[in-house]
Amino acid sequence: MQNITVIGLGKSGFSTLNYLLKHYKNSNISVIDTRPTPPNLEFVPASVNLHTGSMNHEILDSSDIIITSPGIDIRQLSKKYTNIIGDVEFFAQELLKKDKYPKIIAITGSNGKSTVTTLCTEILQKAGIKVSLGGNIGTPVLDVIDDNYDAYVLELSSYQLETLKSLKTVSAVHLNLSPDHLDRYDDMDKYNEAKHNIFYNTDLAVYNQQDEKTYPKNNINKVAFSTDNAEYFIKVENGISTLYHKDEALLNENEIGLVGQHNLLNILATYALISPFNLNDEQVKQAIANFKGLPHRTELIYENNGVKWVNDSKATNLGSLVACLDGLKVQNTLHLLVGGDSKGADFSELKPLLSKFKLKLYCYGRDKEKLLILDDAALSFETMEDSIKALAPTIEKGDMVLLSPACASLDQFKNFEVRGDEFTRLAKIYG
Ligand code: UMA
Ligand code: ADP
Repeated sequence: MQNITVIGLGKSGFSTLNYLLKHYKNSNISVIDTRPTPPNLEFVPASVNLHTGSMNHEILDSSDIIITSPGIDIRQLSKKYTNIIGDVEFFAQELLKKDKYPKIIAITGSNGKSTVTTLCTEILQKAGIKVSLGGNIGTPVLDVIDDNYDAYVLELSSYQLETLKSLKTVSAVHLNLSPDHLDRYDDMDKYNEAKHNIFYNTDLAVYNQQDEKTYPKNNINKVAFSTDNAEYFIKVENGISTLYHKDEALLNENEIGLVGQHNLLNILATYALISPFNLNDEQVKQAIANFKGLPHRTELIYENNGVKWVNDSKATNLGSLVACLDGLKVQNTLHLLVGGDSKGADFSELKPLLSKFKLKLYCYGRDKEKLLILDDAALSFETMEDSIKALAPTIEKGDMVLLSPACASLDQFKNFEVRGDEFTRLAKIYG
């Protein structure tokens, strides 16, 4: 009998467990979660050997396969256990056993993953293709394996890519690299190394011409996107940005619902990723035109007395705050709320960008000290709510209150969505 161990009882671990209970009925299944009271405990059947509160090497030593969750740092574990894989690698191995292999698009990068993943999925759906999205975006891949999909669009984090070897993709992109997760990786190169696994077994590697860190390392079939000088590029004509593929105009900025230069790049990457599907041009254009973006990404959530309240709670790292500020138009004062868990980042490169604004900077949360140094007049608060209460009496017509924290939310919130919802609630009370 095979011994299979799942590490983690979060979304991925629980999804893996359910898959195993259904498809590996003749195996001994164990689950380890280092947290004393992990989620989903009450749903673990008695037949499963469960250990919580610490790592259990006895169980690991006797395992034939160890399937880990993305949130587990496997640097040490993988030295001892060569049979450790992530849930996405397990998904890929299971797909290989099927009669028909689906067409898969895979997406990574420090920022823009969810936007590109959702956009690709909507385009394929509109074209009538039976497609599912999955991965880091929030739907564990093993939850969507059984449904006989013809295609998948997978958002993959560096964590999920660490052990990935078996996934075959029709196209794969590395969108960009900026500092993130430096509490988990020894340095930026190690972080990027994991991301490059996205190109391991793809028919078309899509990369960002302006970001050398994304260039595919091997001589594979590849295509680049960029503001200029690439196969997919942007041409500014009479002040209007138009997206091009070679000499073919695709669409212009007035025909889309997304804002910001970074989103134009996201759309170019999307065009490259869906190219293997040979879809109808007009249908693709319509799907992109109708896409209004995802919540919590530079989203205008409230406007009162000429003050705009913008929720960019998904800005969980330096690069996403930089993208948000790039080209941002504010008539009067920008009230910027930053803070939370910095994941080991150094924010000093923000200083010149911030100096372009009439700025009031409010720092809160666990790593606020690292942000306070960005502006001599920066204000320090315990929480986001305290910051908002303090700024509310000072706001004037033409101001913008922007939550773009450049940090993870986990020190004070369940996740970035809860942080964004809380910001929206407070905006409506104090704004
Ligand atoms: N944990 C322990 N001990 C354990 C197991 C987990 O302490 O034994 C902790 C982890 O350190 C982490 C938390 O529990 O702090 C959750 O980890 P998990 O691996 O159980 O997470 P899941 O609930 O399975 O969610 C994961 C992804 N989370 C992470 O990678 C941390 C989700 O991405 C993803 O949507 C989900 O799988 C489905 O694929 C979230 C995320 O924050 C959005 N991703 C990071 C990011 O985008 O920056 C990479
Ligand atoms: P991810 O899934 O990689 O976190 P999202 O699409 O959810 O990416 O966007 C996260 C944040 O990054 C948002 O604040 C958004 O404004 C910003 N962003 C989106 N696309 C890009 C990009 N191509 N480059 C830099 N920042 C981006």
